[in-house]
Amino acid sequence: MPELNFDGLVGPTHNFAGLGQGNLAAQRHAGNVGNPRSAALEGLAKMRILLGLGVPQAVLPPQARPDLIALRRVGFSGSDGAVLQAARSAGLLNAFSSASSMWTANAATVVPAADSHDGKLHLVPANLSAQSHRSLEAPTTTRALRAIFNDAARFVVHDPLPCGPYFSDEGAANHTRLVTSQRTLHLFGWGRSEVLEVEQPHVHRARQCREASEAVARLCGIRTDVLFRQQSPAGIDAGSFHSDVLCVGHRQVLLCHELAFVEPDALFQELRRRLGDELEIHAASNRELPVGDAVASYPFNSQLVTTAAGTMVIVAPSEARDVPSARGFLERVVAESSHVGAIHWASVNESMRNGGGPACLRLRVELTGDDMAALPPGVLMTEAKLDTLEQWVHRHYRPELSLADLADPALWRECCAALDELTGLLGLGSIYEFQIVS
Ligand code: SUG
Repeated sequence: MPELNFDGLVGPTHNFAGLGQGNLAAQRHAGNVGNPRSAALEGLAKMRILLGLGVPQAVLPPQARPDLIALRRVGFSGSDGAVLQAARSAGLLNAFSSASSMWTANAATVVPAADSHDGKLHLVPANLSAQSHRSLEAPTTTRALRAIFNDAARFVVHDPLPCGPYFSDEGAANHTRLVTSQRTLHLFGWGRSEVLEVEQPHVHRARQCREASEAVARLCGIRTDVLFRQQSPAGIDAGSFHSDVLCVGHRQVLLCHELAFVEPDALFQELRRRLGDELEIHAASNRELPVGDAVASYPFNSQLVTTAAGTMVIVAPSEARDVPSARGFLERVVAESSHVGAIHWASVNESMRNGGGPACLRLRVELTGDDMAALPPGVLMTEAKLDTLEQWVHRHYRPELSLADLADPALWRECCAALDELTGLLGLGSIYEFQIVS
């Protein structure tokens, strides 16, 4: 079954506010001046690499920020400029202005039709309730997914889980689907539990709740193997706020750092027992690849994809090329693997400085050819559509954005104009509140 990557188009307010909890890159770059135009163009260039490899590519639209509608909902009033200034004085403007929906690995968890009890593709939009700036994404993400996966005979887009400590859900960034001819297994990583007594990280609060992962698996009616595994508290403290910071899997290949999950040897043994000898595990010890290097350069946040030619390639962040231990690990994978044939380096530096590598920027959706034909054609990328989106970015995006600029009412107007045009280009109808309300 082909895997369609839905990349998040970077929004016009891409900035560095240091909001990512447990996210060392975001914290390190807080206050930097962002370049929304470059960030969006880097994302489109990465999509071009994937298309060039023959991997089908789609996009999810960005969200409207600063979220003036949500700011009014929490009591700010007056002109747009007055709302923005008041929110800024209250210390809330940054949280309502993030372009964080670009990281679509956090948009939803996806279970393909082949693995679900009713033979439909299931998507559970993530509530992202661990962080205020990201929790704003869920309603629009749900509307966008429903506009795209709108054939009820094939697709189910659930409501996000209820918010609150039990069900804190960060989506596919904590979910890995592994497949051999013997079996299919869904591995859910979680960081904390409201029910079980488990060791917790000391420095950073874990985001994904075990109860949320279980609820997602239940809702999707997974009929294949499922494994819930705790993220290593030491790994979270070292900056692995999602399990995809230290682990990536695709089909029968898994790349995993020893600090991704608790008791990695027992996990690998269990995976081999269930999935059989075809499963290829490339484990990195902390000695081979110090976790600090892995978190700084994100070799595990690579995309592992099957090309049109049928071989696998790694699409890795260029930062990993420049860190010898990270590059050495990826080169060892290529040398030893029976499936992975090459590494392609992608530059997504603006996103990386907020803690999002190539894999954070995409949501994988496994679809049959017929399912793909049921999607709105506008979201499926071709070289020509990427050209059109590049021109759209050049027309609407600023080359510089500081935190002070977020209070500029012109930015909101620019953002709405850009997104209004975009929904037309993608053929999505009205998915934004500003389109529905006004
Ligand atoms: O949730 N960064 C995101 C990065 C998400 C990366 N996703 C995956 N690993 N799949 C986060 O921490 C920073 C935004 C800011 O600080 O303005 C941020 O939200």
